[in-house]
Amino acid sequence: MSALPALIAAIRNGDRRALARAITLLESTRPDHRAEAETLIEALQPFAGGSVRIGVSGPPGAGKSTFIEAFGQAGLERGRRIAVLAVDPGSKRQGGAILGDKTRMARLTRSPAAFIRPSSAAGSEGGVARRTREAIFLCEAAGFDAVLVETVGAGQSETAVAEMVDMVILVIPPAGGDELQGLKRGIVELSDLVLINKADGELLPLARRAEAEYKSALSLLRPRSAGWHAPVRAVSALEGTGIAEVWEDVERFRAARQASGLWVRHRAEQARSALWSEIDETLIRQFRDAPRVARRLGDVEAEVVQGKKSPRAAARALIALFLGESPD
Ligand SMILES: Nc1nc2c(ncn2[C@@H]2O[C@H](COP(=O)(O)OP(=O)(O)OP(=O)(O)O)[C@@H](O)[C@H]2O)c(=O)[nH]1
Ligand SMILES: [Mg+2]
Repeated sequence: MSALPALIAAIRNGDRRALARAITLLESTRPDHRAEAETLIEALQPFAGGSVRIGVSGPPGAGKSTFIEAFGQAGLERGRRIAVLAVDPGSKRQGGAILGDKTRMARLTRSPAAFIRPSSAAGSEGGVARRTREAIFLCEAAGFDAVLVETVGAGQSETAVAEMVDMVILVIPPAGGDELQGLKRGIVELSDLVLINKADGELLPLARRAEAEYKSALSLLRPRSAGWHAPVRAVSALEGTGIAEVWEDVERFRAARQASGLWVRHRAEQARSALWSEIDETLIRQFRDAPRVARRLGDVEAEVVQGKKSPRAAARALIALFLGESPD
C-alpha cells in the first residue's frame, strides 16, 4: 500500500481515524500488513514517548471502564488528550461486551480529544503484548498525552500490562477481609495506586473499611519503587468522587520518578525486555514453522511424553535440526 506516507502524516496530525486504521494494521496477521506495520512503527517511533502510560487493572466488574470514563473526563478538563486501549489476551469477550464498554465510556467516546480502542482479535499472549505496546506508540505519535490501558480478564494480562506502562492503577470493589485475601497479592504488589471503587450509597462504609485494610496491608509491603508508597483511595467512579485527586497522584508519581531517574530507566528496561520477547517469539515461530522440525516435532514430543527420551536430549536434537536447515 503506497498510502503509508499519507497514513503516517495523518497520524502525526492527530487524525483519529488514521490512528484507528493504523492499529488495525498492527492487528493484522497478513504478511504484507505486518511489513507495513513495522515500517509504520519505525517511522513514528521518534515521535512517541511523550505520554504518561497508565495501566488500569482489577477484577472483572470492579469498575475499571467506569473509572476510565470519569478519570478520562477529568483529564480532558485538565486539557489532556486521552487515549484508551483495552487488552484482552484471553479473547474471552466478543463484540457485545466491547460495545458495552463503549457505552460505559459514552461521554469519552464522543469527545474529539479522546480516542477509544477496544481490544479485538484474539492472538497469542505475546502478540497482544506487542500490539498494545505498539498501539501506545502510535497514540503518542498522534499527540495523546495520556494513554490508559484497561486489562480485561484476570492473571497474566496484569503482568503483561505492567511491563508496558509507567504506572499501574488497581481498581477493586469494596470487599471485606476474606475477599481481600483472595485478591492475588502479586497484583497488589504490581500497583502504584490502589482505588477502592464504589465508595457510594450503601457500599460506602464497606469501601471505607477496605480502604483502611488495604492501607495497613500495603504499609507492610516493600515499596515497588524508592520514594513512592502506593496510595490507597476510596473513590466512586460512578459519582466522580475522588477522581480528580487521582490525576494529582499521577503527576506526583511522575515527578517523583523523573526526579529519581527511574522514569527513564524503567522505560529503558521495558524496551530491553520487549526486544528479548520479540527475539523469543520470532525464534520460536521460525522453529515451529521450519518444515524439517515440523515433520519430526510430533514424534519427538511423543517420545518425550512416553518417557523414551529426555526433554533435554530431544530439545537439543530438534534445535540441531533447525539450525542445520536455517538458510542464514
Ligand atoms: N455503585 C457503583 N457502581 C459502580 C461504580 N463503578 C462501576 N460500577 C458498576 O459496576 C459494574 C461494572 O462496571 P465496569 O466499569 O464495567 O467494570 P469493569 O471493571 O470495567 O468490568 P470488566 O471490564 O467487565 O472487567 C457496572 O454495573 C457499573 O455501573 C461505582 O463507583 N459505584
Ligand atoms: Mg471494563
